[in-house]
Amino acid sequence: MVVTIREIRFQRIHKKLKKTFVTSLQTVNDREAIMVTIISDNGLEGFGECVAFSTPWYTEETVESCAFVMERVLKPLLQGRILSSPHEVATVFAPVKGNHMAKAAIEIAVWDLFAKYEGVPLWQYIGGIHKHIPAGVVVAAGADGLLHDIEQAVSKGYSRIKIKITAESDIDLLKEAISRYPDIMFFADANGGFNKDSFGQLTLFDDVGFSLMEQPFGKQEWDLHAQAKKQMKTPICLDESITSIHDVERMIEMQAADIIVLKMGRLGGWHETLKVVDLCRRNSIGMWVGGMIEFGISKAHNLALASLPDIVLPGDFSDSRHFWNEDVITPEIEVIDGKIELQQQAGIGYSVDLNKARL
Ligand code: OSB
Ligand code: MG
Repeated sequence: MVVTIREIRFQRIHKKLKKTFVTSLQTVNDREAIMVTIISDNGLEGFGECVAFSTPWYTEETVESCAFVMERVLKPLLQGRILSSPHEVATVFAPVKGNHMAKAAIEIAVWDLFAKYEGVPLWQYIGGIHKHIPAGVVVAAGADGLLHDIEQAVSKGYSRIKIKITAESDIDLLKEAISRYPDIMFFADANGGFNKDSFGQLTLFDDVGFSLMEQPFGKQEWDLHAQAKKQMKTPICLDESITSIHDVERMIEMQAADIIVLKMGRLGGWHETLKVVDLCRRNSIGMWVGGMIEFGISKAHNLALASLPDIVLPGDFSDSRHFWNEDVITPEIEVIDGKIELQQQAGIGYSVDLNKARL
């Protein structure tokens, strides 16, 4: 089967978050994104979404840098190509250094297109088996809102709650909150907030009751992560550090963590992500699918990824109405009994209305 890439369209969107998202790195009030539509010779449409933020507070890429690379560099490489597999996009883009989020936005749209050509849901196309994906939500509030936000998340049916932490977090309050909900799985995400000097403070989180500790140190701090893995009983999980399969190889070699967060944008798309999943499976590394305050197109791809047999830990999957008053997909993503049901339609399984992407 061959697919001709006839047209590649980009649309920038900008929306306010329902509620301010506070992390130690940044306060996020609104979200820009670039939506990608790829049209094939027979008129089918594949959808992608660029997950870079407006400024480089989380990763190096930005909406502006991606807009430039996508429009001026990547589009001319792909337009008019005849592809026999979506894996070929990674090769087409290989001459372009870095810029993983720009590449992923376009690459994932091609995967949606191929699944639609085959007439199968994307999750089946990539070999997924789970039809109900466990949901997970992030609590990013400061101490005053913590207990309230946890209570609200539990009442909405979430059984995995991720709490943003810093070296200054109130350990007793966290212990108290977590002990109230013995059936809920709690993750901690430090977003690289610890360093050599605060290593001792990190070890105090070992008795709080977290199922894992996400990215305690900076993205290049392999030694510190290996040290933490050795000294702590809480499994160490890497997020920011994982930008390619080479990072995962290094992590395994250095025994720097037990679990990784998969973010397709940061890895450059489906091709690299599927290689990483395979490597982790062979090395018994745990995996879950992370989020970056995304819209429905990106979430739909993430949900397909989470259906793979080796992904069992619950990811950053909240419903569309958690961040947005209105999402760009129909139906919107809905959490029912703590789970999100995958769609049976071909490709990402949702219809896209970019007119809904107003502020
Ligand atoms: O570190 O996982 C992160 C949001 C923006 C940038 C980085 C992160 C996050 C989150 C939110 O934790 C996850 C979500 O979208 O549900
Ligand atoms: Mg994280």
